[in-house]
Amino acid sequence: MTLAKAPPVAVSAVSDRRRADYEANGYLCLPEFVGPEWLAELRAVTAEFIEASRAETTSGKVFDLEPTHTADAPRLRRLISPVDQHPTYARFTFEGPPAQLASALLGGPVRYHHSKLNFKWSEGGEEVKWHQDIQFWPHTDFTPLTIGVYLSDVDPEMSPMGVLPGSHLGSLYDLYGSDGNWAGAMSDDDAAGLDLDAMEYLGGPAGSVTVHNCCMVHGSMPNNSPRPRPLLLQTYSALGSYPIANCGVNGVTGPNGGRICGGEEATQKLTIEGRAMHVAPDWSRKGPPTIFGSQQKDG
Ligand SMILES: O=C(O)CCC(=O)C(=O)O
Repeated sequence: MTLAKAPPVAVSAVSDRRRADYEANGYLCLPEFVGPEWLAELRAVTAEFIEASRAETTSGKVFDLEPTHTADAPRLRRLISPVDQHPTYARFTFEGPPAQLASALLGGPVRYHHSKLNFKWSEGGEEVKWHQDIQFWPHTDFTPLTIGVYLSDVDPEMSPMGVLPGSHLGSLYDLYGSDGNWAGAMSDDDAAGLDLDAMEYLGGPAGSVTVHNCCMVHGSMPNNSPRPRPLLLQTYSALGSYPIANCGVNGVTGPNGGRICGGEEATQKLTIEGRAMHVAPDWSRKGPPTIFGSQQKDG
């Protein structure tokens, strides 16, 4: 997918006070941050995908469908990796308001990791149990953050995403079940210890944006309202933060995983245990040279 050169970072996308709020609390909710033109484009493309889902009977590489999904009454859980499905999503995520916001919060160009569109369909769209993200895709630091954009107005009845302020600085929970298998959610015992009264539920008019840090405890209830709750999510990290291979979904985030937004090529500087190094370029797309080729300058 060819995109124009990344626009420069608009640090003004967020005020100093908001940046400080994000760092202290681990989340932000920005009402109507995405304007009507982008929203109209995103909704039109999303409507096309919902229409296309009618031809599908089971979940696959594009759609995660609820078991009761039918051609007559689509019920989507998720559009998988929207940036790889349509150029509108790609332009939005790599150049649009979320990329600008991520760059402003992280202080420079950012590294895209993955994207998804959670539908939380009407009349029972499924719950997302309390969890943190970083265990799903560990990185070399804790800068990764996820920016969500509500494509519809979301009121409290529609199960907006809930976050526990400040929890990004606390425990990293075990997301395995008591049977030893990956559960992707906190255990009932750990969840019982959460201060549910302190949860903040982040709703708002269409175009409102949520930001949560990768260590934030978050989730959402089933959507029993008559209205779906589409939330387009995209994850970025600081430029010097790298996904750790062979853990979780790292390595299966699609051909755009690792793309730099808001600037030029990565400088590939990495710090581990306080020791900085200038690491080799990312050869995941064009294949690596051998040490002989590099040293003899084969090109
Ligand atoms: O859709 C939501 O409410 C939460 C999304 C989420 O946490 C996830 O998909 O990992």
